[in-house]
Amino acid sequence: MSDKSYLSASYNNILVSAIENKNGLKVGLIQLNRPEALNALNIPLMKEVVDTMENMDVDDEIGCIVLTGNARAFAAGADIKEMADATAIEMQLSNRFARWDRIRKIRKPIIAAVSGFALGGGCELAMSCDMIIGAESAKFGQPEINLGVIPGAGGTQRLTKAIGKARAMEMILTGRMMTSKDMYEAGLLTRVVEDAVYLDEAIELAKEIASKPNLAVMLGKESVNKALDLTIESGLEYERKNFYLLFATEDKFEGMKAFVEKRKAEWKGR
Ligand code: DAK
Repeated sequence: MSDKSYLSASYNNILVSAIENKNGLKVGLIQLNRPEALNALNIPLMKEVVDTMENMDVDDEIGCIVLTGNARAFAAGADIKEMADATAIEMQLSNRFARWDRIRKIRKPIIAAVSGFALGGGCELAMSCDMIIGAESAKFGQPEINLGVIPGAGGTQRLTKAIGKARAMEMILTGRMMTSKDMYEAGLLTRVVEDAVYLDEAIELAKEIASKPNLAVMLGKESVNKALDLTIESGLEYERKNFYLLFATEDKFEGMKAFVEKRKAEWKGR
């Protein structure tokens, strides 16, 4: 049994819960909760988010994570007020954004449920997740150019890989906001849904994933992510190793036996 105390702990900038899933593991829900600042991502908030993701990652009752904001904003970026006086030397020495890099190490899938503004670091935070469900009226953008800087948490890299150079260049050099529909058509979003149901849809998708054998889910996520970094040759080798590795799990034997016996598999997560 993993430590569940993080679920009942109190937080200043986020809300945390675990949603029951009658068909499988629970869904961990993290809601950004600084509405007065459009969920601007200050250091205390990011500490709470990343620590909670890491707690959920090792919680054996959680199968998938949903990260969301509120109807008006997923997040309007890193906290500009917190950065306004910072110098290059101070940024380099304090490495105050280092925590962001830890999101990439989370092994369970994370779904961003986005409504309202997803700007700057908010867009980058959504892109650090594995899938994005967007409300119809959500707005995505990298407006850092209007502050005299460029994206610093993966915007130039992840956005370009997701939507291609032509459109990424336009977004990053103009700071213009794009709709969910634009972003879906460009390949950044998994789905665009009506405003009223963006969170429900994300939770439903997370429940479906959390009902699958979780070791296969983790290695599936890891292998897909490798496709973005590796050559096709190395990526295929990586996939093959993970495929073989899953033949060491009890769930592989159960899954294939259940198919042959024409019954529903009972996953053990082993
Ligand atoms: N930071 C701080 N406060 C913010 C904020 C932000 N990013 N965005 C909004 N707010 C605050 C506003 O200051 C205002 O507070 P009060 O004045 O009421 O105290 C409140 O939220 C409501 O905002 P508005 O009054 O401006 O609301 P509007 O509806 O008129 O406008 C807006 C909404 C989203 C268009 C506007 O607020 C806006 O343009 N916000 C800034 C968007 C932006 O430029 N975002 C990019 C920030 S730079 C890194 C990690 C991350 C980053 C970099 C590096 N590493 C890992 C190295 C990220 C950088 C960024 O995100």
